[in-house]
Parts: sequence; structure tokens; C-alpha cells
Amino acid sequence: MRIDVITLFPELVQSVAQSGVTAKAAESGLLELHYWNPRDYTNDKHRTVDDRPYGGGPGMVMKYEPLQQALVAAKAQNPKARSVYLSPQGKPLQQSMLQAASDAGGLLLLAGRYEGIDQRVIDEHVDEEWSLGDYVISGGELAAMVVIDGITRLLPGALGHQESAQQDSFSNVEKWLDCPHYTRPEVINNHSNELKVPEVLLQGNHQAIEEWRRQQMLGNTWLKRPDLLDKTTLKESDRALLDDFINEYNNNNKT
Ligand code: 9WO
Repeated sequence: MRIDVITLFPELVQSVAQSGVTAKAAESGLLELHYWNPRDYTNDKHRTVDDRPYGGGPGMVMKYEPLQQALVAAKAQNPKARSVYLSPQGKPLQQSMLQAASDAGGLLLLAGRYEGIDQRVIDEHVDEEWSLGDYVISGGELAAMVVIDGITRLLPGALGHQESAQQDSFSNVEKWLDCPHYTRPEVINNHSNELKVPEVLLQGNHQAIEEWRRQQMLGNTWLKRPDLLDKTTLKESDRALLDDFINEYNNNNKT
């Protein structure tokens, strides 16, 4: 998959493909990243990419012309790509949006800086606006890197066998949260406290383990993200697992 990124800081975005799964994908050609710097599409001596906002106020706004030219140049090489502007005004990012993007022909990410970009760039050249959440960072680059990472690990062949098999059972992110994980040692002595691994995980009863994990996923979701459960009707066996979890939780937290 080819992803084009329009940014004043290509070296910052590049670092996403320098370690881990994304580095492997870039080395193998599964992921192809291309950068377009609006500064290379300026004509003045100072290579100006920003200017003062009409209407006054603090800060600077990225100018239309260099962004437009960078976008046109990128689109010429990646014509099927949808263009996405990363900003707090965007649609909240969900796993399904990453999945759709990884299935699609290409992607063109636009990372802004300063107080934002000239609205006419968005109106004329941007297909979608995505947000990571309700907070402001210094620019769209880190958000673009999150998107690149999230898409890359969904590309067929990006994860190893073990990882992708494991990923299967947790491709449910929008439905519910993950269960807890443990590895050796079996007991950790934290001062006078013995921190043990849940017994069921040690006994090798795979059906019991699956059931425990599913119950923990449902229970975790009920505790931490009840909004995710409001969106679905649980099948009968899941309802029973969650009811047991809730009863146990209430028994342990009686006042
Ligand atoms: C800066 C600013 C300063 C004073 C008052 C209001 C302000 N808003 C902004 C602002 O939103 N700046 C953005 C910086 C302009 C677009 C690129 N930047 C950005 C993207 N910050 N945060 C994101 C982002 C992207 C995706 N998901 C979450 C946040």
C-alpha cells in the first residue's frame, strides 16, 4: 500500500517506519511512504508557507498555494488515494476506518501546523477529516503516524503468523476491550504481597481459558467502557458470562 504524506516535517513522520512492524513492512515493500513538503512548492526567497489570519488574532495559518501544489503533485502519483486531513475537527477515528483505508487503493494524509490551514484547502481538496480525539497537539504529524501504524498492521502479511492469529480474536476493538495478559513468573513477591497468575490460565483447560478470557473482555468493557456495551445486544452465553462477572464484582465491593 502506498501512503503519501504532506508535511513540513517529513523526517518526523519518517520515524514511524524505522522500528517494529511498520519498519518491516516498509523494508519488504508492503508499505510505501512518500513525502511532499509544501515548502518545496513556494516561489519566494523565504519559502513562506504561513501567513497571518484574516480577521486578526494570534498565530499563523498555512497558506493555500503551497499546500494545493503539494496535493496536486501527490495526487498525480497516487490518483486513487483518498485525502485525509488530521485535525481535532475530524470524525473520531475508529478501527473500522483504518480497516477500510487498508483495504482501499491508497491514502493521502495531510498534516497541518500552526493554528491550522486555509479553509479553502479543506473545502476543495480534502475528502475526509479525521480526529484521534478531543485534544490539541502541535501538528498533524503524530496523528498521521498513528494512522500509518494502525493501517500497516492490518495489511495482509504485515504481522507474523502468531501475531495475526492472536489479532483475530481481538479484531473486535469496537465491540469490547481486551482481557488481561500474564507471562512468567507464576508468582511475583512484591514486598509481603504475593502476586499470582489467575489459576485457570495455569491448568491447561483450553475451553475454560477461552471462557475466562471472554468473561474478562466483557467485564473489562462493562467496568471501563460501558458505552461500548450499550451499542450491542449480547448473545445469551455472553450475557450469562457478564452477569456472573457483575455479581462477583458486586459481592467483592459490598460496603
Ligand atoms: C491551535 C490553537 C491555538 C490557539 C487556539 C486554538 C488553537 N487550535 C489550534 C489547532 O487546532 N491547531 C492545529 C494543530 C491545526 C491543525 C494541525 N494541528 C493539530 C492536529 N493539532 N492537533 C491535531 C490533531 C489531529 C488529529 N487528532 C487529534 C488532534
